[in-house]
This record gives sequence, C-alpha cells and structure tokens, in this order.
Amino acid sequence: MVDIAGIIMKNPVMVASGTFGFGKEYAEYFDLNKLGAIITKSITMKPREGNPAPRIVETPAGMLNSIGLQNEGIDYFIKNHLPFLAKYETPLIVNIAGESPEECVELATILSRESSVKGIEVNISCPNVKKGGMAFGIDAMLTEEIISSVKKATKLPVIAKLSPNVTDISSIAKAAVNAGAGAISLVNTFLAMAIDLETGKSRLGSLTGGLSGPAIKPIAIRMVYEVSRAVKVPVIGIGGIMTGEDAVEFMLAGATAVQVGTANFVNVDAPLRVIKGIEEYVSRHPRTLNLS
Ligand code: RRO
Repeated sequence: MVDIAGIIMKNPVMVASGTFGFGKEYAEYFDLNKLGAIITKSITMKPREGNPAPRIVETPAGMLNSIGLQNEGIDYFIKNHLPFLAKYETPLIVNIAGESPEECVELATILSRESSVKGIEVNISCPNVKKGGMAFGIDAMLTEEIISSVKKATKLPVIAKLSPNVTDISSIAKAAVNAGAGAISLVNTFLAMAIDLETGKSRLGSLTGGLSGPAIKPIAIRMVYEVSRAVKVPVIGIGGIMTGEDAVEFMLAGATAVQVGTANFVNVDAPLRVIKGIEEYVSRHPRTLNLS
C-alpha cells in the first residue's frame, strides 16, 4: 500500500498525465485495476485545439511534444470520460491546467462534486502554452498563489506538478507545500528544440516543445533527490521510467511513487512491466526498498 496525500494505492505506479489519454484505448490491452493510480490528460475549462503540427518528434533517447494542451474541456470530460474511468477501483487523479488561478479554482470546484475523482494534480508546468502552465511553475510566488487557491476550493488531495525548467526546484516545491500541496509530482518535460537539416527549420510546428523519455532520467532523479530532502510531503518521480529498475532508482533517490509517461508510447503495457520489475527488485533486495 502506498499513501499519497491520503490517496491509497495498491502499488506505487501511476500513469503520467497526457501519456494515457483517458484510459479507454489502454483498457483494451490490460486491466486498469492493476495500476496504482490513473492520471488524466490535463483538462481546461473550455475546449482547446492545441498547437500546429508537427506536434511530436523523436530524439535520441527521448521525444519532444508540443500538443498545446489540446482537450475537449471539463464539461465534455465529465460527460464522456468520467463515467468510464469511474468503473475502476484504481484511484482517479484529474490533472487540471488553467490560464489563471480563477480557472484552476473553477476546475477544482467542479471536480470536487464528482465522487469518482480522488485527487487533483495541478499542472503548473506545461512548456507549450503562452498563458499559465510553466509560467506559473517557474515562479515561487505564482506557484504558491495557484496552489493555495486550488486548496481553498477543494477538500480533495492537491498534487502540484512541477516544471524542471528552473534553477532551484526545491524553492518551488517548498512554495507549493507551504500553499497546501499534499504531494509533489516531478518532473514535467524540459523545454527543448530539434532542427530539420533539410528545411533548416524546427521540427515542431510551435518551434519548441517538451523533452521526455530516458534522456531526462538522470536530471529528474537529481531533482527528486533534492526535493525529497527539502519537503515533508511525498514526492512522485517522473522522467524516462521504462523499467522497474528505473522506478526503483527514483525511489532510492526519495520518491514515494512514480509515474510512467513516455514508455506508454513504446509498450502498451509499460506500467505493468514497471510494477513487475519493482516486485522482482524488492524480492531480490528486501531490505533496500521496503514498500510495506
Ligand atoms: O499538452 C502539452 O503540450 C503538454 C502539457 Br499540458 C504538459 O504538461 N507537458 C507537456 O510536455 N506537454
């Protein structure tokens, strides 16, 4: 059992926002009840069309994305995605993104009325939007403002998802915890770029995007290490986790749980492989990692 701000999970493996849609496609391949928790793609108040194509580019040991927060809005989510997700016993955490503290408050208020929602992950770290997103998460004062507004609007556990695009991740994490975050997810993607040698232009329609995958793992682990020593709430490690061993590395650095992201695009059952890999590690090293 793993307790993240009162969200009780049967194992420490969650699926990262934006890499698992709303679960339906993956449910055709495995039982979603096997997951520690499900985190949805970020939701905004109004539908968003997202950024111009191309939106995804493969890079050495990673990928760039610039989806631009495409989603159908909260009303559509509640009507069309929530009933499906509510059928599972796996805790459901909804990731919210707003252009303003007010939008985040509105989203949290609406989601708090839904009994199937067990937690809110606040995305203050999207690198691909002009307003909100990373602009909040790279500023400790704005981080504190957003998280405390959301916290006042809901009794649900609030998780702050942080951006790695900062010089001092611990100070941002401390601001989020001071504001009432019950856990910290880190990291979102690294602002990055790739150039097409034939055209001489960016390979992404929006020029820059967020780098994820194994390329970022060591930096993410360093950040988890720093933050887990700076705050007293659980840290959820994210960044290039492909195997159980990767997940264990994050846990040994200080993470209480992990999220599998980019790996979901490589293997449809990536989170199950990670769960199995952690179990195998624990049976080989019962004293190194104690998850009971
Ligand atoms: O939609 C996106 O482009 C996106 C989001 Br909201 C995010 O939080 N992180 C990311 O890499 N892409």
